[in-house]
Amino acid sequence: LGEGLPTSLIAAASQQHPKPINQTFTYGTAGLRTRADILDSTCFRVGLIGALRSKKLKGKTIGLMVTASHNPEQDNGVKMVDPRGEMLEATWEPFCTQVANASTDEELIASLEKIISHFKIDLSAPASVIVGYDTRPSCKQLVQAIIDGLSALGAHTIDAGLKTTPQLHYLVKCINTEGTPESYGEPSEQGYYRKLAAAFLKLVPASSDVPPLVVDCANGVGAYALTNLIKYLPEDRIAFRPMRTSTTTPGALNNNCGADYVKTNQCLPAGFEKENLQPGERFCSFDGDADRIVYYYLTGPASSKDSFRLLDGDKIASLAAGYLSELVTAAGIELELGCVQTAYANGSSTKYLKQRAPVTCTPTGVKHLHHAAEAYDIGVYFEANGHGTVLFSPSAQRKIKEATPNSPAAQTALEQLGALVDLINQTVGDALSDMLLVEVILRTRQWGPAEWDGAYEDLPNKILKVNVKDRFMFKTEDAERRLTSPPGLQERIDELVGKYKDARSFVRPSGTEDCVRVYAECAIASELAPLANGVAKLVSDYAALG
Ligand code: G16
Repeated sequence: LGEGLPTSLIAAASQQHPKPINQTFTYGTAGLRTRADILDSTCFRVGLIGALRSKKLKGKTIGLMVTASHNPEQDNGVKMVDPRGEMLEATWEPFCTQVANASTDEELIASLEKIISHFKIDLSAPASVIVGYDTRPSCKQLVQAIIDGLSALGAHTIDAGLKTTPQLHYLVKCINTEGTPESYGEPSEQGYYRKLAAAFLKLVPASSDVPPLVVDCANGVGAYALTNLIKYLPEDRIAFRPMRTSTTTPGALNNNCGADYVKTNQCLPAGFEKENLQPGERFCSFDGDADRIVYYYLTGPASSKDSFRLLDGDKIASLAAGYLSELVTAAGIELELGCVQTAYANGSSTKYLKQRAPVTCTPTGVKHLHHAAEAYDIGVYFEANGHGTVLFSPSAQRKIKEATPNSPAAQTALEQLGALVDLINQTVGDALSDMLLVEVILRTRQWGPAEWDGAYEDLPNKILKVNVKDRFMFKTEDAERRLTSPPGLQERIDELVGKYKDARSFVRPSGTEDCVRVYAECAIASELAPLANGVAKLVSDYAALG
């Protein structure tokens, strides 16, 4: 089956993209991600893998997105998108790692041949790959490396240009479903805006006097996408105040702004306090590739840290799950709604959701949550960091379309559910789509952020990054809630956690940054710092022991 691999072409192209010596690459939480200056060979090789993945699927279009999302500007990476718009099938991940780490051309060819024989790939099949990228200065060169890889295997390449990650996922699904009964939409960026805007305008029919939504675009590609989306949404229906839109200022991306900054530091983006922001106004932050969103608001002056209230992914999940459950009941149809979270979900949110719906916990990473959400008729999945969406199973979509309403109220609910199926980007978490979903719910309920926030009170919580020599020595089980390695550390964490009221803490290696993450929560705010710092200290001590 390996026959037919154009080995000399691959070897010649590979010479242009040498692998840096002594660097190891790992397929992590969201693909391959590291410093941009050492990623050229990896991107070339991802091009080769993308072509093989498409050949395996008989020429269905695969997506490759060059982005490092929430990471600092000097990093970059590639997210790989399968034909239905979901993340690359997990069985391919270890093969990607092997290909990325092959240290000679012979090893590279051998690792490709391994993929071909393992997945029984017919090399004569066609290949089609769409490539998108975010605003990072390193993208152009890395896209070229990918294209060189794709060309070496003769893949048809579609240049999607500058896109948000969710837009690329949308395009992949549209291309692969075009002309079929499952058609997901018009395969173009304009088609994406038109689909979202049309659904939003169906759901929010009346003009409104709600103040503009302040949007921190993280100085990333979300700034472009928001500017374009606004053209499709009349200002009297929804108004925006885009901020942090400096996409070409060196070093500005995700710097002191963006969803990750706001969630981790639990504060406004730096400098926002000077922007004449009013208590009760709605603010939200995208991340660098606009696949995450968190909301927040102020209860008093912006200058006071105590005024800040975060409405993170957990709060979005509770808002969406509550609203969708009510619509399903009003529509008079039987659909099971379930929620999916990770260990980072605030204990209060899990308690709140569990009283209303089944809740599943998975390891970090959209790839895990997405598949768990597919088990429900309506699967609401959100990571606390703001990455998430809602999935409607094919049978749920059919029921919503075909149900005969037994009252005018049921008819309205069915129409609203139908519009939500279109409003929500079901391929992956999408900051723009999630933002419109939140805005629909708040308007329908006539809620401001404080009413939304009133559902439950977050336990005080903290996420810390600990830099260690080898993060891979930290191994976990039970959806990352417990450590199995280094030996003895979990017991020490348990001992410490036991000293605090309603406390919980866990430790896991990041799959996107070179660090170990520590999460801690407890009932009493003043006990949070000693708990979180205590666990972080244990991590450093054990890491030093090796
Ligand atoms: C990616 C993943 C998310 C994950 C985040 C952090 O987000 O898509 O699912 O929560 O990384 O992962 P880790 O803790 O392993 O570093 P993004 O927005 O950076 O692509």
